[in-house]
Amino acid sequence: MTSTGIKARFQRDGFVRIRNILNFENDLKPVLNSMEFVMNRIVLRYVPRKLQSEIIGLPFKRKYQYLTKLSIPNVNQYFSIRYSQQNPTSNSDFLACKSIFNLIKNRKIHKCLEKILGSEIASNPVQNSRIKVPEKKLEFDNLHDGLLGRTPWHQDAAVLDKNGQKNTDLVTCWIPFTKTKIKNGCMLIIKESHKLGLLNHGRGPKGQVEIKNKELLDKIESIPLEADVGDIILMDKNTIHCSLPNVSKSFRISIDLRFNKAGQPTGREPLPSFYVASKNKKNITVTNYMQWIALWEKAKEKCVSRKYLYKLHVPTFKGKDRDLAQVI
Ligand SMILES: O=C(O)CCC(=O)C(=O)O
Ligand SMILES: [Fe+2]
Repeated sequence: MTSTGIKARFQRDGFVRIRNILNFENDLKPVLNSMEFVMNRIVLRYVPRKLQSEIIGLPFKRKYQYLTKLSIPNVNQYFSIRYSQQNPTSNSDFLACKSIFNLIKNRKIHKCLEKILGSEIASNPVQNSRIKVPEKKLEFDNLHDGLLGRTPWHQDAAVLDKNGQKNTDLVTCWIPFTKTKIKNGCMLIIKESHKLGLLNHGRGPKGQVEIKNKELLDKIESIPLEADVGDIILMDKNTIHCSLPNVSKSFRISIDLRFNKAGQPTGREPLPSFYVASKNKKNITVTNYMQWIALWEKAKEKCVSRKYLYKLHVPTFKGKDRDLAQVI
């Protein structure tokens, strides 16, 4: 796709899927290797010694499946790109690895983002890794947890603070690590919905942030965003999207990174943000992953004393003007 194509489509539709720009071996496999390294550490901690080497020898998916059956408390946190939201402690850990830092710093991704955000781009700390097991294997409680199960209809701006909701040009970069189809729970997106602006959201039964009266969206045409490994999907912060359930027999793995125009609020202060692209090379001060970790450690001090990583400001505007029912 030409560079003008990326910008024009993004502005017109609120999203753009860019085909085959990442290389599995160089750009993506290292992240899966890091996840597997973490899995092996979990095996050493939780699996009886006589079974450990057998489990460590399993292929990636079977190993993860084995671990999900062990009922390890908050096992998802080991694969999260940030500390836990509630009560982080000075020992809090996260998937802070070089491979994810390299993905955040990937020039091929920045080149696409530059068409949309311009030359001055910062990494935004709203980032998630999602390892979605087949829905049949999920406990009922996790069916609507967007990191493990279905992601409800929402706009990404809804998980920023008020300043970010208003003042940040945020672009989501969704990256599949497995081929993602309707069957294993690809995203659904409402074309041109970014033009509606931020809508009222509420909390689902498990606390998930979702568009108020989201059931109205099931009657509207949506686009299933199937994607191959190597593709990326860029989305506007106000684009309405969700994910389908994973009704396949296999995993669906993805990471969503975010970027914003440098200098703007992140919407999740004080979590780390740093330049990844700039015309002035002096702005690029975070060049290795240990500097990135240092930023997280610094942010952690503040989060530990206030006892949370970030608070959600679920958008609830006065009156009904910002209700989905009023705008569709
Ligand atoms: O991968 C998913 O299920 C949802 C992703 C999403 O909501 C996002 O990247 O903003
Ligand atoms: Fe989202």
